[in-house]
Amino acid sequence: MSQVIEVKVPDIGGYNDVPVIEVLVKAGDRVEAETSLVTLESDKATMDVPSPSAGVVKDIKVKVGDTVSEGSLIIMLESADGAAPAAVNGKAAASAPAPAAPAAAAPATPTAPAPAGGTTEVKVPDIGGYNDVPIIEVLVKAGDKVEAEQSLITLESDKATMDVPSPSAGVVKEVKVKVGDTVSEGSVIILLEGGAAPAQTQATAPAAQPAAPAAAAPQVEVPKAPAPAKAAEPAAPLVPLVQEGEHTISHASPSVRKFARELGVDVARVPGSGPKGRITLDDVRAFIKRAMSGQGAAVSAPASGGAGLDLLPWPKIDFAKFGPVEPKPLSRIKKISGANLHRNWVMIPHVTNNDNADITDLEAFRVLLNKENEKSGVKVTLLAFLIKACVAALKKFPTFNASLDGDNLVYKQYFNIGFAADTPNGLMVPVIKDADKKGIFEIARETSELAKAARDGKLKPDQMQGGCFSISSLGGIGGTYFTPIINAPEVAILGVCRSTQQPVWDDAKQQFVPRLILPLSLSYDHRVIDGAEAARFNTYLAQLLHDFRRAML
Ligand code: CAO
Repeated sequence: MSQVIEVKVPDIGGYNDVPVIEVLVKAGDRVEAETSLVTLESDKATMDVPSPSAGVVKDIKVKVGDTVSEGSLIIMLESADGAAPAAVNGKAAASAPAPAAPAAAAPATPTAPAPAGGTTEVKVPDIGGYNDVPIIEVLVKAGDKVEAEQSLITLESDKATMDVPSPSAGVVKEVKVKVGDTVSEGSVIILLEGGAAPAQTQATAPAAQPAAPAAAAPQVEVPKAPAPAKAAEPAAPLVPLVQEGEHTISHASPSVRKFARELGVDVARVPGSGPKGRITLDDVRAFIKRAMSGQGAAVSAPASGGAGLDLLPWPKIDFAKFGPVEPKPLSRIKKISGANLHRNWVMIPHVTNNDNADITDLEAFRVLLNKENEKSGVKVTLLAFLIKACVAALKKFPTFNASLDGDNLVYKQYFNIGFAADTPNGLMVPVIKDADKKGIFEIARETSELAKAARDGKLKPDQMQGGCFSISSLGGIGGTYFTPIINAPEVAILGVCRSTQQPVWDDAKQQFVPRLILPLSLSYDHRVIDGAEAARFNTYLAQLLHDFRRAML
Protein backbone atom coordinates (compact mmCIF):
# COMPACT_ATOMS: atom_id res chain seq x y z
CA MET A 1 0.00 0.00 0.00
CA SER A 2 1.40 3.38 -0.89
CA GLN A 3 1.68 6.22 1.57
CA VAL A 4 2.74 9.83 1.27
CA ILE A 5 5.76 10.70 3.34
CA GLU A 6 7.50 13.96 4.08
CA VAL A 7 11.15 13.90 3.16
CA LYS A 8 13.08 16.23 5.40
CA VAL A 9 16.69 17.37 5.57
CA PRO A 10 18.60 14.95 7.76
CA ASP A 11 21.35 15.77 10.25
CA ILE A 12 23.83 17.76 8.21
CA GLY A 13 26.43 18.23 10.84
CA GLY A 14 24.83 21.09 12.70
CA TYR A 15 24.79 23.45 9.74
CA ASN A 16 21.84 25.80 9.43
CA ASP A 17 20.48 27.75 6.51
CA VAL A 18 22.39 25.75 3.93
CA PRO A 19 21.54 26.78 0.37
CA VAL A 20 19.84 24.37 -2.01
CA ILE A 21 21.98 24.50 -5.14
CA GLU A 22 20.22 21.91 -7.22
CA VAL A 23 16.80 20.29 -7.25
CA LEU A 24 17.29 17.02 -9.04
CA VAL A 25 13.73 15.81 -9.41
CA LYS A 26 10.36 17.24 -10.38
CA ALA A 27 6.79 16.42 -9.42
CA GLY A 28 5.75 13.18 -11.08
CA ASP A 29 9.29 11.75 -11.19
CA ARG A 30 9.64 8.13 -10.16
CA VAL A 31 12.62 7.69 -7.84
CA GLU A 32 14.42 4.76 -6.34
CA ALA A 33 15.47 4.50 -2.74
CA GLU A 34 18.65 6.58 -2.43
CA THR A 35 18.08 8.59 -5.58
CA SER A 36 19.41 12.08 -4.91
CA LEU A 37 16.59 14.57 -4.50
CA VAL A 38 18.32 17.86 -3.84
CA THR A 39 21.90 19.04 -3.47
CA LEU A 40 22.86 21.31 -0.60
CA GLU A 41 26.05 23.22 -0.37
CA SER A 42 27.64 24.87 2.60
CA ASP A 43 30.91 26.68 2.12
CA LYS A 44 32.74 23.49 2.98
CA ALA A 45 30.76 20.56 1.68
CA THR A 46 28.40 19.60 -1.06
CA MET A 47 25.87 16.98 -0.10
CA ASP A 48 22.95 15.26 -1.66
CA VAL A 49 19.77 14.41 0.17
CA PRO A 50 18.69 10.99 -1.01
CA SER A 51 15.21 9.57 -1.17
CA PRO A 52 14.39 7.36 1.82
CA SER A 53 12.49 4.92 -0.38
CA ALA A 54 11.30 4.21 -3.89
CA GLY A 55 8.24 6.16 -4.96
CA VAL A 56 6.82 9.05 -6.92
CA VAL A 57 7.57 12.70 -6.16
CA LYS A 58 4.21 14.35 -5.35
CA ASP A 59 5.35 17.84 -4.49
CA ILE A 60 8.60 19.74 -4.17
CA LYS A 61 8.74 22.12 -1.27
CA VAL A 62 12.02 23.87 -2.02
CA LYS A 63 13.66 25.59 -4.95
CA VAL A 64 17.22 26.47 -5.86
CA GLY A 65 18.40 29.30 -3.63
CA ASP A 66 16.23 28.37 -0.65
CA THR A 67 18.12 27.69 2.54
CA VAL A 68 17.39 24.68 4.69
CA SER A 69 18.42 23.19 8.02
CA GLU A 70 17.99 19.81 9.62
CA GLY A 71 14.30 18.94 9.59
CA SER A 72 13.31 21.28 6.74
CA LEU A 73 10.67 19.68 4.55
CA ILE A 74 11.93 19.25 1.01
CA ILE A 75 9.69 16.80 -0.79
CA MET A 76 6.39 14.94 -0.48
CA LEU A 77 6.95 11.42 -1.68
CA GLU A 78 4.37 8.79 -2.45
CA SER A 79 6.20 5.75 -1.26
CA ALA A 80 5.76 2.92 -3.75
CA ASP A 81 5.51 -0.01 -1.44
CA GLY A 82 4.87 1.53 1.93
CA ALA A 83 8.08 -0.07 3.02
CA ALA A 84 9.92 3.05 3.93
CA PRO A 85 13.35 2.51 5.35
CA ALA A 86 13.85 2.06 9.04
CA ALA A 87 13.92 5.72 9.90
CA VAL A 88 10.65 6.45 8.15
CA ASN A 89 8.91 3.15 8.46
CA GLY A 90 5.93 2.90 10.69
CA LYS A 91 5.40 6.64 11.05
CA ALA A 92 2.25 8.46 10.01
CA ALA A 93 2.53 9.50 6.40
CA ALA A 94 2.04 13.18 6.97
CA SER A 95 4.59 13.44 9.71
CA ALA A 96 7.14 10.91 8.74
CA PRO A 97 10.51 12.06 9.99
CA ALA A 98 13.47 12.76 7.83
CA PRO A 99 15.76 9.93 6.97
CA ALA A 100 18.04 9.49 9.89
CA ALA A 101 21.30 9.50 8.03
CA PRO A 102 23.19 12.61 7.13
CA ALA A 103 23.26 13.05 3.40
CA ALA A 104 26.94 13.51 3.13
CA ALA A 105 30.06 14.09 5.05
CA ALA A 106 30.06 17.66 6.20
CA PRO A 107 33.23 19.60 6.17
CA ALA A 108 35.96 18.89 8.54
CA THR A 109 35.96 21.29 11.44
CA PRO A 110 39.05 21.93 13.48
CA THR A 111 38.68 20.47 16.92
CA ALA A 112 41.97 21.23 18.58
CA PRO A 113 43.94 24.42 18.87
CA ALA A 114 47.09 25.01 16.94
CA PRO A 115 49.83 26.55 18.94
CA ALA A 116 50.78 30.13 18.21
CA GLY A 117 53.97 29.88 16.18
CA GLY A 118 55.84 26.57 15.65
CA THR A 119 54.93 23.90 13.12
CA THR A 120 51.82 21.78 13.32
CA GLU A 121 50.84 18.68 11.45
CA VAL A 122 47.46 19.03 9.86
CA LYS A 123 45.76 15.65 9.65
CA VAL A 124 42.70 14.27 7.97
CA PRO A 125 39.80 14.37 10.40
CA ASP A 126 37.16 11.76 11.03
CA ILE A 127 35.63 11.35 7.61
CA GLY A 128 32.91 8.98 8.52
CA GLY A 129 34.91 5.83 8.69
CA TYR A 130 36.02 5.96 5.08
CA ASN A 131 39.52 4.76 4.33
CA ASP A 132 41.80 5.37 1.39
CA VAL A 133 39.83 8.30 0.10
CA PRO A 134 41.45 9.86 -2.97
CA ILE A 135 42.68 13.43 -2.89
CA ILE A 136 41.24 15.14 -5.93
CA GLU A 137 42.66 18.56 -5.38
CA VAL A 138 45.47 20.16 -3.42
CA LEU A 139 44.50 23.79 -3.02
CA VAL A 140 47.64 25.22 -1.47
CA LYS A 141 51.38 25.01 -1.97
CA ALA A 142 54.41 25.49 0.25
CA GLY A 143 54.80 29.15 1.13
CA ASP A 144 51.08 29.96 0.85
CA LYS A 145 49.57 32.05 3.59
CA VAL A 146 46.29 30.55 4.70
CA GLU A 147 43.46 31.71 6.90
CA ALA A 148 41.73 29.57 9.50
CA GLU A 149 39.04 27.50 7.76
CA GLN A 150 40.60 27.95 4.34
CA SER A 151 40.30 24.75 2.35
CA LEU A 152 43.60 22.90 2.02
CA ILE A 153 42.71 19.76 0.09
CA THR A 154 39.62 18.20 -1.39
CA LEU A 155 38.81 14.55 -0.86
CA GLU A 156 36.29 12.62 -2.81
CA SER A 157 34.84 9.30 -1.85
CA ASP A 158 32.30 7.69 -4.10
CA LYS A 159 29.65 9.24 -1.90
CA ALA A 160 30.74 12.75 -1.09
CA THR A 161 33.18 15.52 -1.87
CA MET A 162 34.67 17.31 1.10
CA ASP A 163 37.24 19.93 1.81
CA VAL A 164 39.70 19.73 4.66
CA PRO A 165 40.10 23.24 6.03
CA SER A 166 43.06 24.72 7.84
CA PRO A 167 42.68 24.61 11.61
CA SER A 168 44.26 28.04 11.95
CA ALA A 169 45.86 30.87 10.07
CA GLY A 170 49.50 30.32 9.16
CA VAL A 171 51.94 29.57 6.39
CA VAL A 172 52.07 26.24 4.60
CA LYS A 173 55.51 24.84 5.29
CA GLU A 174 55.18 21.59 3.45
CA VAL A 175 52.49 19.74 1.55
CA LYS A 176 52.71 16.05 2.36
CA VAL A 177 50.26 14.77 -0.22
CA LYS A 178 49.50 15.13 -3.89
CA VAL A 179 46.51 14.63 -6.12
CA GLY A 180 45.78 10.93 -6.47
CA ASP A 181 47.10 9.98 -3.04
CA THR A 182 44.61 8.24 -0.82
CA VAL A 183 44.17 9.21 2.80
CA SER A 184 42.27 8.09 5.85
CA GLU A 185 41.51 9.65 9.18
CA GLY A 186 44.79 10.75 10.79
CA SER A 187 46.85 10.98 7.59
CA VAL A 188 49.17 13.98 7.76
CA ILE A 189 48.46 16.28 4.85
CA ILE A 190 50.24 19.52 5.57
CA LEU A 191 52.81 21.08 7.88
CA LEU A 192 51.56 24.46 8.94
CA GLU A 193 53.77 27.08 10.44
CA GLY A 194 52.71 29.80 12.90
CA GLY A 195 49.32 31.24 13.57
CA ALA A 196 47.04 30.83 16.50
CA ALA A 197 43.92 28.79 16.29
CA PRO A 198 40.71 30.76 16.21
CA ALA A 199 38.87 31.09 19.52
CA GLN A 200 35.98 28.99 18.30
CA THR A 201 38.31 26.15 17.46
CA GLN A 202 39.54 26.02 20.98
CA ALA A 203 36.09 26.29 22.43
CA THR A 204 34.83 23.35 20.38
CA ALA A 205 37.68 21.03 21.19
CA PRO A 206 36.04 18.02 22.67
CA ALA A 207 36.81 17.53 26.32
CA ALA A 208 37.64 13.89 25.81
CA GLN A 209 40.14 14.65 23.11
CA PRO A 210 43.65 13.97 24.35
CA ALA A 211 45.87 17.01 24.41
CA ALA A 212 48.41 17.25 21.68
CA PRO A 213 51.52 15.40 22.69
CA ALA A 214 54.50 17.54 23.51
CA ALA A 215 56.56 16.96 20.46
CA ALA A 216 58.69 19.04 18.18
CA ALA A 217 55.84 19.19 15.71
CA PRO A 218 52.70 19.32 17.79
CA GLN A 219 49.81 17.49 16.28
CA VAL A 220 46.51 19.04 15.48
CA GLU A 221 43.65 16.64 15.23
CA VAL A 222 41.81 18.39 12.50
CA PRO A 223 38.29 18.27 11.72
CA LYS A 224 35.68 16.07 12.89
CA ALA A 225 33.44 15.52 9.98
CA PRO A 226 30.01 14.26 10.85
CA ALA A 227 29.97 10.73 9.65
CA PRO A 228 27.61 9.52 7.01
CA ALA A 229 25.17 6.79 7.96
CA LYS A 230 26.64 4.40 10.43
CA ALA A 231 25.49 0.88 11.16
CA ALA A 232 22.83 2.05 13.60
CA GLU A 233 21.35 4.32 10.98
CA PRO A 234 20.86 2.15 7.96
CA ALA A 235 18.69 4.54 6.02
CA ALA A 236 19.90 6.71 3.22
CA PRO A 237 23.59 6.49 2.54
CA LEU A 238 25.54 9.11 0.66
CA VAL A 239 25.10 9.26 -3.05
CA PRO A 240 27.73 10.23 -5.57
CA LEU A 241 27.51 13.78 -6.81
CA VAL A 242 28.43 12.77 -10.30
CA GLN A 243 27.04 9.74 -11.97
CA GLU A 244 29.30 8.15 -14.51
CA GLY A 245 28.34 9.07 -18.03
CA GLU A 246 25.96 11.75 -16.88
CA HIS A 247 26.70 15.42 -16.65
CA THR A 248 23.54 16.94 -15.34
CA ILE A 249 25.31 17.77 -12.10
CA SER A 250 28.45 19.87 -12.07
CA HIS A 251 31.36 17.96 -10.65
CA ALA A 252 33.16 20.46 -8.48
CA SER A 253 34.42 20.54 -4.95
CA PRO A 254 32.84 22.92 -2.44
CA SER A 255 35.81 25.26 -2.54
CA VAL A 256 35.68 25.44 -6.33
CA ARG A 257 31.95 26.10 -6.19
CA LYS A 258 32.47 28.81 -3.61
CA PHE A 259 35.25 30.39 -5.70
CA ALA A 260 33.03 30.31 -8.78
CA ARG A 261 30.09 31.75 -6.88
CA GLU A 262 32.17 34.61 -5.48
CA LEU A 263 33.15 35.55 -9.01
CA GLY A 264 29.62 35.20 -10.34
CA VAL A 265 30.45 32.18 -12.48
CA ASP A 266 27.77 29.58 -13.09
CA VAL A 267 29.76 26.45 -12.34
CA ALA A 268 27.46 24.44 -14.63
CA ARG A 269 28.93 26.34 -17.59
CA VAL A 270 32.56 25.60 -16.77
CA PRO A 271 34.06 22.68 -18.67
CA GLY A 272 35.95 20.43 -16.26
CA SER A 273 39.40 19.14 -17.10
CA GLY A 274 39.87 16.92 -14.05
CA PRO A 275 39.20 13.21 -13.78
CA LYS A 276 35.60 12.38 -14.77
CA GLY A 277 35.19 15.96 -15.98
CA ARG A 278 35.76 17.41 -12.52
CA ILE A 279 35.97 21.21 -12.45
CA THR A 280 39.13 22.56 -10.90
CA LEU A 281 40.03 26.03 -9.67
CA ASP A 282 42.13 26.44 -12.79
CA ASP A 283 39.12 25.59 -14.95
CA VAL A 284 37.16 28.40 -13.30
CA ARG A 285 40.09 30.78 -13.73
CA ALA A 286 40.45 29.80 -17.40
CA PHE A 287 36.70 30.24 -17.90
CA ILE A 288 36.87 33.78 -16.50
CA LYS A 289 39.92 34.56 -18.62
CA ARG A 290 38.08 33.43 -21.72
CA ALA A 291 35.00 35.41 -20.77
CA MET A 292 37.13 38.52 -20.20
CA SER A 293 38.75 38.14 -23.58
CA GLY A 294 35.37 37.74 -25.20
CA GLN A 295 35.72 34.05 -25.89
CA GLY A 296 33.50 32.82 -23.10
CA ALA A 297 30.60 31.70 -25.16
CA ALA A 298 32.90 29.79 -27.44
CA VAL A 299 33.94 27.32 -24.91
CA SER A 300 31.35 27.31 -22.22
CA ALA A 301 28.38 25.11 -22.46
CA PRO A 302 25.54 24.53 -20.10
CA ALA A 303 25.87 21.08 -18.63
CA SER A 304 22.47 20.25 -19.99
CA GLY A 305 19.92 21.62 -22.37
CA GLY A 306 22.11 21.61 -25.46
CA ALA A 307 22.11 25.39 -25.81
CA GLY A 308 25.89 25.66 -25.78
CA LEU A 309 28.82 24.13 -27.57
CA ASP A 310 30.00 21.04 -25.81
CA LEU A 311 33.47 21.20 -27.29
CA LEU A 312 36.28 18.77 -26.88
CA PRO A 313 39.41 20.18 -25.34
CA TRP A 314 41.95 21.53 -27.82
CA PRO A 315 44.20 18.65 -28.97
CA LYS A 316 47.56 18.70 -27.27
CA ILE A 317 50.09 17.16 -29.61
CA ASP A 318 53.83 16.87 -29.35
CA PHE A 319 54.59 17.93 -32.93
CA ALA A 320 58.31 17.30 -32.39
CA LYS A 321 57.50 13.60 -32.51
CA PHE A 322 56.84 13.96 -36.22
CA GLY A 323 59.66 16.28 -37.25
CA PRO A 324 61.65 19.36 -36.31
CA VAL A 325 59.60 22.29 -35.00
CA GLU A 326 60.20 25.82 -33.80
CA PRO A 327 57.61 27.27 -31.40
CA LYS A 328 57.22 31.07 -31.53
CA PRO A 329 54.82 33.13 -29.44
CA LEU A 330 51.91 34.76 -31.25
CA SER A 331 52.38 38.48 -31.83
CA ARG A 332 50.49 40.84 -29.53
CA ILE A 333 48.30 41.95 -32.45
CA LYS A 334 47.49 38.36 -33.40
CA LYS A 335 46.50 37.61 -29.81
CA ILE A 336 44.21 40.63 -29.60
CA SER A 337 42.70 40.30 -33.07
CA GLY A 338 42.40 36.52 -32.63
CA ALA A 339 40.30 36.91 -29.49
CA ASN A 340 38.05 39.43 -31.24
CA LEU A 341 37.69 37.32 -34.38
CA HIS A 342 36.88 34.28 -32.27
CA ARG A 343 34.16 36.10 -30.33
CA ASN A 344 32.65 37.57 -33.49
CA TRP A 345 32.68 34.26 -35.33
CA VAL A 346 31.03 32.44 -32.47
CA MET A 347 28.54 35.07 -31.34
CA ILE A 348 27.29 36.39 -34.68
CA PRO A 349 25.20 34.22 -36.98
CA HIS A 350 27.16 34.96 -40.14
CA VAL A 351 25.79 34.51 -43.62
CA THR A 352 27.78 35.46 -46.72
CA ASN A 353 26.18 36.65 -49.94
CA ASN A 354 28.43 36.34 -52.99
CA ASP A 355 27.95 38.44 -56.10
CA ASN A 356 29.92 39.83 -59.06
CA ALA A 357 30.44 43.40 -60.15
CA ASP A 358 31.41 44.35 -63.68
CA ILE A 359 34.12 46.95 -63.06
CA THR A 360 35.40 47.19 -66.65
CA ASP A 361 34.49 50.86 -67.00
CA LEU A 362 35.43 51.75 -63.43
CA GLU A 363 38.88 50.25 -63.88
CA ALA A 364 39.35 52.16 -67.14
CA PHE A 365 38.33 55.34 -65.32
CA ARG A 366 40.72 54.59 -62.44
CA VAL A 367 43.62 54.05 -64.84
CA LEU A 368 42.73 57.30 -66.61
CA LEU A 369 42.58 59.24 -63.34
CA ASN A 370 45.96 57.93 -62.30
CA LYS A 371 47.41 58.90 -65.67
CA GLU A 372 45.98 62.41 -65.43
CA ASN A 373 47.22 62.83 -61.88
CA GLU A 374 50.58 61.14 -62.19
CA LYS A 375 52.35 64.07 -60.59
CA SER A 376 49.97 64.41 -57.63
CA GLY A 377 51.70 61.59 -55.80
CA VAL A 378 48.36 60.04 -54.90
CA LYS A 379 47.47 56.71 -56.50
CA VAL A 380 43.74 56.25 -56.92
CA THR A 381 43.01 52.71 -55.80
CA LEU A 382 40.06 50.43 -56.30
CA LEU A 383 39.70 50.45 -52.50
CA ALA A 384 38.88 54.17 -52.58
CA PHE A 385 36.04 53.50 -55.04
CA LEU A 386 34.84 50.59 -52.96
CA ILE A 387 34.67 52.83 -49.90
CA LYS A 388 32.63 55.43 -51.78
CA ALA A 389 30.31 52.77 -53.21
CA CYS A 390 29.78 51.27 -49.75
CA VAL A 391 28.87 54.66 -48.31
CA ALA A 392 26.19 55.05 -51.01
CA ALA A 393 24.88 51.53 -50.29
CA LEU A 394 24.84 52.18 -46.53
CA LYS A 395 22.78 55.32 -47.15
CA LYS A 396 20.28 53.32 -49.19
CA PHE A 397 20.22 50.40 -46.69
CA PRO A 398 20.57 52.00 -43.23
CA THR A 399 20.29 48.65 -41.40
CA PHE A 400 23.84 47.92 -42.59
CA ASN A 401 25.01 51.09 -40.85
CA ALA A 402 23.62 50.01 -37.48
CA SER A 403 24.71 48.13 -34.36
CA LEU A 404 22.84 45.91 -31.97
CA ASP A 405 22.52 47.25 -28.44
CA GLY A 406 20.46 44.77 -26.46
CA ASP A 407 17.00 44.86 -27.99
CA ASN A 408 17.74 48.13 -29.80
CA LEU A 409 19.24 48.71 -33.19
CA VAL A 410 21.33 51.86 -33.15
CA TYR A 411 21.28 53.53 -36.58
CA LYS A 412 24.35 55.65 -37.21
CA GLN A 413 24.15 58.85 -39.13
CA TYR A 414 27.86 59.03 -39.82
CA PHE A 415 29.80 56.92 -42.30
CA ASN A 416 33.14 55.64 -41.01
CA ILE A 417 34.54 52.79 -43.09
CA GLY A 418 37.22 50.43 -41.79
CA PHE A 419 39.51 48.47 -44.08
CA ALA A 420 41.57 45.40 -43.23
CA ALA A 421 45.30 45.98 -43.56
CA ASP A 422 47.67 43.08 -43.71
CA THR A 423 50.76 43.87 -41.60
CA PRO A 424 53.82 41.80 -40.69
CA ASN A 425 52.45 41.46 -37.17
CA GLY A 426 48.90 40.61 -38.12
CA LEU A 427 45.61 42.08 -39.20
CA MET A 428 44.66 45.67 -38.34
CA VAL A 429 41.57 47.67 -39.30
CA PRO A 430 42.18 51.42 -39.69
CA VAL A 431 39.08 53.56 -40.16
CA ILE A 432 38.37 56.30 -42.71
CA LYS A 433 36.22 58.75 -40.78
CA ASP A 434 33.34 60.60 -42.45
CA ALA A 435 33.98 58.89 -45.76
CA ASP A 436 30.75 60.44 -47.09
CA LYS A 437 32.31 63.89 -46.86
CA LYS A 438 35.54 62.97 -48.64
CA GLY A 439 36.41 62.65 -52.32
CA ILE A 440 38.14 59.74 -54.05
CA PHE A 441 41.58 61.37 -53.98
CA GLU A 442 41.37 62.23 -50.29
CA ILE A 443 40.22 58.70 -49.45
CA ALA A 444 42.96 57.15 -51.60
CA ARG A 445 45.62 59.27 -49.89
CA GLU A 446 44.24 58.50 -46.43
CA THR A 447 43.98 54.72 -46.97
CA SER A 448 47.55 54.60 -48.20
CA GLU A 449 48.78 56.63 -45.18
CA LEU A 450 46.80 54.54 -42.72
CA ALA A 451 47.93 51.25 -44.33
CA LYS A 452 51.55 52.42 -44.06
CA ALA A 453 51.07 53.46 -40.42
CA ALA A 454 49.56 50.02 -39.74
CA ARG A 455 52.53 48.23 -41.33
CA ASP A 456 54.97 50.45 -39.43
CA GLY A 457 53.15 49.71 -36.17
CA LYS A 458 52.31 53.41 -35.80
CA LEU A 459 48.51 53.36 -35.90
CA LYS A 460 46.97 55.27 -33.01
CA PRO A 461 43.98 53.77 -31.17
CA ASP A 462 41.62 56.51 -32.39
CA GLN A 463 42.56 55.68 -35.99
CA MET A 464 41.02 52.22 -35.47
CA GLN A 465 37.88 53.32 -33.65
CA GLY A 466 34.37 54.33 -34.61
CA GLY A 467 33.93 52.11 -37.68
CA CYS A 468 30.43 51.49 -39.09
CA PHE A 469 31.20 48.94 -41.81
CA SER A 470 34.42 47.25 -42.96
CA ILE A 471 36.01 46.20 -46.22
CA SER A 472 38.51 43.40 -46.52
CA SER A 473 40.23 43.60 -49.87
CA LEU A 474 42.33 40.69 -51.01
CA GLY A 475 42.22 41.88 -54.62
CA GLY A 476 45.91 42.70 -54.76
CA ILE A 477 46.67 39.12 -53.70
CA GLY A 478 44.16 36.77 -55.32
CA GLY A 479 41.30 34.44 -54.58
CA THR A 480 37.73 34.28 -55.78
CA TYR A 481 35.31 34.43 -52.83
CA PHE A 482 35.71 34.10 -49.08
CA THR A 483 33.77 34.61 -45.85
CA PRO A 484 34.98 37.71 -44.04
CA ILE A 485 34.29 37.78 -40.29
CA ILE A 486 32.08 40.65 -39.16
CA ASN A 487 33.91 43.24 -37.10
CA ALA A 488 31.50 43.57 -34.11
CA PRO A 489 29.63 45.67 -33.19
CA GLU A 490 29.31 46.30 -36.92
CA VAL A 491 26.70 44.15 -38.64
CA ALA A 492 28.27 43.57 -42.05
CA ILE A 493 31.57 43.43 -43.89
CA LEU A 494 32.45 43.36 -47.56
CA GLY A 495 35.13 40.96 -48.79
CA VAL A 496 36.63 41.66 -52.20
CA CYS A 497 38.82 39.31 -54.23
CA ARG A 498 40.81 39.64 -57.40
CA SER A 499 39.04 40.91 -60.50
CA THR A 500 39.48 38.81 -63.62
CA GLN A 501 38.58 39.11 -67.26
CA GLN A 502 35.60 36.90 -67.96
CA PRO A 503 33.36 36.26 -70.93
CA VAL A 504 29.98 37.85 -70.31
CA TRP A 505 26.99 37.42 -72.61
CA ASP A 506 26.03 40.72 -74.28
CA ASP A 507 22.37 40.62 -75.24
CA ALA A 508 22.59 43.55 -77.63
CA LYS A 509 25.56 42.13 -79.48
CA GLN A 510 24.33 38.56 -79.10
CA GLN A 511 27.82 37.43 -78.22
CA PHE A 512 30.20 36.96 -75.33
CA VAL A 513 32.36 39.96 -74.54
CA PRO A 514 35.36 40.19 -72.19
CA ARG A 515 34.52 42.07 -68.98
CA LEU A 516 36.49 42.73 -65.80
CA ILE A 517 34.56 40.97 -63.04
CA LEU A 518 35.07 41.71 -59.36
CA PRO A 519 33.94 39.05 -56.82
CA LEU A 520 32.08 40.52 -53.83
CA SER A 521 31.47 38.59 -50.60
CA LEU A 522 29.14 40.32 -48.19
CA SER A 523 28.97 38.77 -44.69
CA TYR A 524 26.08 40.00 -42.58
CA ASP A 525 24.65 39.47 -39.12
CA HIS A 526 21.49 37.51 -39.74
CA ARG A 527 19.97 38.73 -36.47
CA VAL A 528 19.85 42.21 -37.97
CA ILE A 529 19.80 41.72 -41.74
CA ASP A 530 17.59 39.38 -43.73
CA GLY A 531 18.97 37.40 -46.65
CA ALA A 532 16.83 39.31 -49.16
CA GLU A 533 18.07 42.64 -47.85
CA ALA A 534 21.66 41.46 -48.10
CA ALA A 535 21.12 40.33 -51.68
CA ARG A 536 19.65 43.77 -52.49
CA PHE A 537 22.60 45.52 -50.85
CA ASN A 538 25.13 43.45 -52.77
CA THR A 539 23.26 43.83 -56.04
CA TYR A 540 23.08 47.58 -55.56
CA LEU A 541 26.78 47.70 -54.73
CA ALA A 542 27.57 45.74 -57.89
CA GLN A 543 25.41 48.14 -59.95
CA LEU A 544 27.22 51.15 -58.47
CA LEU A 545 30.62 49.69 -59.25
CA HIS A 546 29.41 48.95 -62.75
CA ASP A 547 28.12 52.45 -63.23
CA PHE A 548 28.76 55.03 -60.53
CA ARG A 549 26.15 57.39 -61.98
CA ARG A 550 23.57 55.30 -60.14
CA ALA A 551 24.81 56.86 -56.90
CA MET A 552 23.18 60.09 -58.04
CA LEU A 553 19.74 58.56 -58.50
N1 CAO B 1 41.49 42.87 -58.37
C1 CAO B 1 42.62 42.88 -59.10
N2 CAO B 1 43.69 43.64 -58.76
C2 CAO B 1 43.59 44.39 -57.68
C3 CAO B 1 42.46 44.43 -56.89
C4 CAO B 1 41.36 43.62 -57.28
N3 CAO B 1 40.24 43.57 -56.58
N4 CAO B 1 42.67 45.26 -55.86
C5 CAO B 1 43.89 45.74 -55.98
N5 CAO B 1 44.45 45.21 -57.08
C6 CAO B 1 45.77 45.44 -57.56
C7 CAO B 1 45.98 46.92 -57.78
O1 CAO B 1 45.56 47.32 -59.05
C8 CAO B 1 47.46 47.05 -57.60
O2 CAO B 1 48.10 46.63 -58.76
P1 CAO B 1 49.28 47.53 -59.39
O3 CAO B 1 50.36 47.49 -58.36
O4 CAO B 1 49.58 46.82 -60.63
O5 CAO B 1 48.71 48.88 -59.54
C9 CAO B 1 47.78 46.01 -56.51
O6 CAO B 1 46.71 45.08 -56.58
C10 CAO B 1 47.88 46.61 -55.12
O7 CAO B 1 46.72 47.26 -54.89
P2 CAO B 1 46.61 48.64 -54.13
O8 CAO B 1 47.91 49.38 -54.08
O9 CAO B 1 45.44 49.32 -54.70
O10 CAO B 1 46.33 48.23 -52.72
P3 CAO B 1 44.94 47.77 -52.23
O11 CAO B 1 44.08 48.96 -52.10
O12 CAO B 1 44.42 46.64 -53.01
O13 CAO B 1 45.25 47.22 -50.81
C11 CAO B 1 45.25 47.15 -48.53
C12 CAO B 1 45.47 48.03 -49.69
C13 CAO B 1 45.66 47.86 -47.29
C14 CAO B 1 43.76 46.79 -48.46
C15 CAO B 1 46.05 45.87 -48.77
O14 CAO B 1 47.40 46.19 -48.79
C16 CAO B 1 45.87 44.83 -47.74
O15 CAO B 1 46.44 44.85 -46.66
N6 CAO B 1 45.07 43.83 -48.09
C17 CAO B 1 44.88 42.66 -47.27
C18 CAO B 1 43.63 42.77 -46.47
C19 CAO B 1 43.48 41.53 -45.68
O16 CAO B 1 44.41 40.98 -45.12
N7 CAO B 1 42.24 41.05 -45.62
C20 CAO B 1 41.95 39.83 -44.99
C21 CAO B 1 41.48 40.12 -43.63
S1 CAO B 1 40.74 38.74 -42.95
O17 CAO B 1 39.23 38.91 -43.40
